[in-house]
Amino acid sequence: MFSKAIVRIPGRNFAEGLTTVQLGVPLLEQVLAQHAQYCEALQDCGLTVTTLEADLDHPDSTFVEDTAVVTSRSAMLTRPGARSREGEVAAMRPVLLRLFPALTEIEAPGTLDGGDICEAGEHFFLGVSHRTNEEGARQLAACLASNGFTSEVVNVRGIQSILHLKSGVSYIGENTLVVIEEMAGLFPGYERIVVTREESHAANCVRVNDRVLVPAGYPRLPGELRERGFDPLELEMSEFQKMDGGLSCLSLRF
Ligand code: CIR
Repeated sequence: MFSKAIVRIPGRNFAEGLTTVQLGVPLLEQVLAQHAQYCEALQDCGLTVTTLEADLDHPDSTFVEDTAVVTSRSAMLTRPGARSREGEVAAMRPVLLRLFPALTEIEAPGTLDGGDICEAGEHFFLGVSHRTNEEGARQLAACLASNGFTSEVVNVRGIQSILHLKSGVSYIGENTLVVIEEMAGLFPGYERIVVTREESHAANCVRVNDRVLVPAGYPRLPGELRERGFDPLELEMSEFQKMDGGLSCLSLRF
């Protein structure tokens, strides 16, 4: 169960962040409205939400998930793989230090984005991507091991359609993964809900206590989740998708 989340309000220069997709320019009013609905959903799921001010020096800083890996027993600051995002970590450090005095940090030459880290109970999948390198994954694996967690590396560099590991796979509890077709074979031993290519955005979903937050507009996934006994909560994410972001990226949950 999670009890807390950290989010950061999108800045008015949100549209100046990084993106690889051509879905148009995000509309600020909608960005802020969707973000507010997201925060409300976290609260409805029982979380106390800490909301950080917009950081105009870092247009991607609303994607707080990339700045840290927080588990039930530890927290580690990352070292984001995109140069324009490196400074986001400094702003997260004091916030997490208050909660996790034993906070550790990925060090150079390691790079790691939180979006590449998929927690599945006591086990973690560590995505090696164009943002997270082997050294970053190695450092995080050591930190996780010292806290009693197991982990394995999943190399996603060859999968063109995703930015981070969690753009293509999410763990939703009950030994179940939601996963894109290209990655469906990578996780033997798990129940898998495979999303079609047309609905691949929906693979980035988040289990928050009794609910599974899913992006609105992909009707097959909520149906399948309900059939399997999950309780989906659909949220409009169109403006964040324009900047390569999904539901998980917008918060740190613990
Ligand atoms: C970036 O390219 O870094 C941002 N525009 C999107 C980051 C999305 N984060 C995530 O999936 N964890």
